[in-house]
Amino acid sequence: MTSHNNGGRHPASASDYVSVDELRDVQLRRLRAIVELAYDEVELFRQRMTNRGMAPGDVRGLADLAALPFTTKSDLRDTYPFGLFAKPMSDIVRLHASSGTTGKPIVVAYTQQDVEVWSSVMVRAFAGCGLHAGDIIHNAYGYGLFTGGLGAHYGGEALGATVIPVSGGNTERQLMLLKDFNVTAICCTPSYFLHLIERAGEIGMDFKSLPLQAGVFGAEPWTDGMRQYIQTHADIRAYDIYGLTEIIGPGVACECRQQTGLHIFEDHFYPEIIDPDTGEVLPDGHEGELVLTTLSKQAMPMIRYRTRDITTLTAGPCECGRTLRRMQRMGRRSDDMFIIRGVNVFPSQVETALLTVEGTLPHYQIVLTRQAGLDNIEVQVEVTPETFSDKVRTMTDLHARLSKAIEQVLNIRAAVRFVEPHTIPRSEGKAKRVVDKRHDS
Ligand code: DLL
Repeated sequence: MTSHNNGGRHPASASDYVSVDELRDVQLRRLRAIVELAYDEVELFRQRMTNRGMAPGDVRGLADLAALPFTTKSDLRDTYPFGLFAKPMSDIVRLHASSGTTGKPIVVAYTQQDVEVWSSVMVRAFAGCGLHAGDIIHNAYGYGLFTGGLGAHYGGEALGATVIPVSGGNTERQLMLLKDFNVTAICCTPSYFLHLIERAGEIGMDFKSLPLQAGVFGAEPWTDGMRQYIQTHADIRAYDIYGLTEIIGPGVACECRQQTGLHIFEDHFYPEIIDPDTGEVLPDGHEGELVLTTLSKQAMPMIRYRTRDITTLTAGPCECGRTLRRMQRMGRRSDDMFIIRGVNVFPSQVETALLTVEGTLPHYQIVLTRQAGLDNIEVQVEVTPETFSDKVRTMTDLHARLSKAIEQVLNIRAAVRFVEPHTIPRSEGKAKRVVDKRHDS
């Protein structure tokens, strides 16, 4: 078993600790090169620059980035499949795609160098969570067009760890492997990890006695309450990792052992926070939409990509010594927001309320309906088997506490419905938290 104390800095993490001045120099040099590449090779970008009367030479400082046009998900859809590639197919070694919710997928490309950069940021992410050579990593992110599986796989190997490419599915077999292979670290979505803990309990397996010490969880929003739940019920440290297909996949940002925000590997992904309504750049410390520019990506550079993810950047020093800016955990995505009776609601708010109330399980779903023109919100929550078989009085009391907690967080009343354990579908990947039936006729 390996110990997850700091164990020294991984050589690949040197860029995490450079001085801020040095970092800004690297960023500017790379930004100028990437803008030139995009301008020369990507028609859409060249046209947009020309429309603004701009040429690559106008980017003289990092502040000039704010004058460049944004790129959005529809740009990727409109140029499907290969319209934003900056290199010929002969230089491209890998494609990934994201299914999205509607229409065509978006397609992204990598050169050999891009794949190597991706591995290097994943090594830095894992090393930041205290993982190192000698760890046995169970990788339950899906393998395939989704970036989670292969991204974590290559990163784990480059770290020097042993990677088990389990992918999704067959939960009981996963539990067997976790135990028999003496797994020390796991990668999967937080919701799937909850499912693993739950199934272990059902088959009488003592999860806490496993050598597992750390989990690197991401691909979907999860709250700090959920982290506490996982850390307590599995006796591991749970770290948050963030990324998106359009930028590279997992490894854009990751927590360190301090768990006080995710360090952005900003020598490769330059972050800005903007006001989502006006597009204006906001200073560090203000909440807004995260916009990312890839500083080194060759096959498909992304200039000012609007992620739709809402967060805040922190510039101050971190106790871990990294100079990279941190982003607050991504609790919200503007696309996930729904409006109910005029109030903006994010699923993570429901999760926060839920996890403050003892006796419920963190398996929930939000169901929206419309009756006679009026929107209704129902929060379906599983309760522990003990609670379910308890006296009516306990249930009524729990119901009241949960309704109140939800009302306090959301500022509206929601109907709360307790359901038996296992009623809410479990996911192998990203959990579906909201079922919107308002437009069903
Ligand atoms: O989910 C890449 C990934 C794989 C990240 C494995 C982490 C671990 P997409 O499928 O393109 O890529 O989805 C990207 O998922 O814009 C966020 O809205 C959300 N997301 C990803 N990580 C987190 C996280 C992968 N840690 C979209 N917290 C992003 C909250 C996250 N949301």
